[in-house]
Amino acid sequence: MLQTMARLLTLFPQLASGLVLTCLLCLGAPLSPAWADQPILSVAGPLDQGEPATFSLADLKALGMQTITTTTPWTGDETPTFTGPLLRDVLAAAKEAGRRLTVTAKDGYSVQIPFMDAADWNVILAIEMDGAPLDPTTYGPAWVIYPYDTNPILITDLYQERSIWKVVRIDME
Ligand SMILES: Nc1nc2c(c(=O)[nH]1)N[C@H]1C(S)=C(S)[C@@H](COP(=O)(O)O)O[C@H]1N2
Ligand SMILES: [Mo]
Repeated sequence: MLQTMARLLTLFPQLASGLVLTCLLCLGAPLSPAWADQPILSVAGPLDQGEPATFSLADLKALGMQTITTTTPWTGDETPTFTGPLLRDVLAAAKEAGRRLTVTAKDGYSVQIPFMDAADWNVILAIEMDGAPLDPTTYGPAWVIYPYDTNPILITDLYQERSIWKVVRIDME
């Protein structure tokens, strides 16, 4: 068996490099992305005296990864598993307080979210979907995810608008 494999690989060097590449890709996916230790999120608010707290993916992970497995209006027939810290734990770690959050995305979209959402709904700031870091070219680095399947109210426009992806900043007031 091994001999046959070895012979195949000498005959087809492309196969060998293909295999190596596939292995690297498989290994790479669940591991942290290159930007794991870069600051990706700032949290500003009334208590920070002009120095917003910043978080890397590693910092966010360290807050305790929670899981929401749910359908969403954006993921078709799939039922992805989202993981990330609870939004309220991120705000607590930033040592901020306030009744209203303004969440801003890298694409310029921004939305207001009442703090009560974070308190009431176990909203997470997802940084992974199905075990892979959220891709910054689509929904990454972070995506506000509600447990949509637990209550039909969560798929109304109000909560869809609050489901902001590409999150880079939170302002609390
Ligand atoms: N970063 C970012 N998040 C976003 C948006 C956006 O444009 N950018 N659109 C919001 C709005 S208005 C809604 S209704 C939902 C769904 O957007 P869609 O209807 O374009 O899928 O995502 C929200 N999250
Ligand atoms: Mo919307």
